[in-house]
Amino acid sequence: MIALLSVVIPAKNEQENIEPLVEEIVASLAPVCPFEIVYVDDGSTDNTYRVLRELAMARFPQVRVVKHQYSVGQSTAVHTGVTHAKGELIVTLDADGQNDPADIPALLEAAKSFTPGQCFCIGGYRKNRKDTAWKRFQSRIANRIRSRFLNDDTPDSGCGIKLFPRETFLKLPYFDHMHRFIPALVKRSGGEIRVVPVNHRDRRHGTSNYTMLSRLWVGIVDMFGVLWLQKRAKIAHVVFDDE
Ligand SMILES: Nc1nc2c(ncn2[C@@H]2O[C@H](COP(=O)(O)OP(=O)(O)O)[C@@H](O)[C@H]2O)c(=O)[nH]1
Ligand SMILES: [Mg+2]
Repeated sequence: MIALLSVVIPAKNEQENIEPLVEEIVASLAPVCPFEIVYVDDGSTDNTYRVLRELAMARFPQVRVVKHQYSVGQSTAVHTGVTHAKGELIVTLDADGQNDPADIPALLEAAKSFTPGQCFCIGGYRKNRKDTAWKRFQSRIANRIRSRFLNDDTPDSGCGIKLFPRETFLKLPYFDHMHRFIPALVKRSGGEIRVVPVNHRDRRHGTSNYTMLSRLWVGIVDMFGVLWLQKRAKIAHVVFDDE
């Protein structure tokens, strides 16, 4: 039985998407396990922070809000959220409603095959993506190249819904944009990767925070960076001698 699950959500300018997502998370998790929802408002310029504070005070005490004064990006927001989380297991979700909280119990079920203290990551796999044909095409090519280069056992590294132990994440090398490489980095630490098919939905409100070119360029640079990190990885198997 899990003592506490922390749902970590990076959010930038997502004011209209917050309340419906929180309602769904609570409906999905209330019957399953104790949980908290850690939102990280990444320097939003809309009312994301105010909506979150009001929701936490008026309706959902499970919601905790951390705020970055200025926007520093999705990876850093995830990192801040995990750092502030109190649960031993973390599940991440996008704030725009594209990930479905109803998938979280399936990820928790997959986590049962690991023993406490094990290093692992369970990644969602968006089989039926609700993105434009052009975005799906880019993503298919990027995933194919990345998985061939990095051998990271995942067909959908950029999927926002993932589950991992807090300890596993905090030991990973940290850099901006690392959130797209979590399975490769977990495997590099000696961890195991499992993949669970998940639902994917249209963005409820607002627009994507990324452009094709920004994602493509950092994706290429970071892939070589992660490849280098893999080449330099060493895992020590410590032997205790009682004599
Ligand atoms: N904290 C933070 N979150 C971001 C940033 N950019 C995107 N996000 C969040 O990351 C998730 C995915 O981003 P989104 O804009 O939907 O991108 P897409 O669906 O991959 O095109 C959403 O929850 C966003 O609110 C950012 O700069 N900072
Ligand atoms: Mg999105």
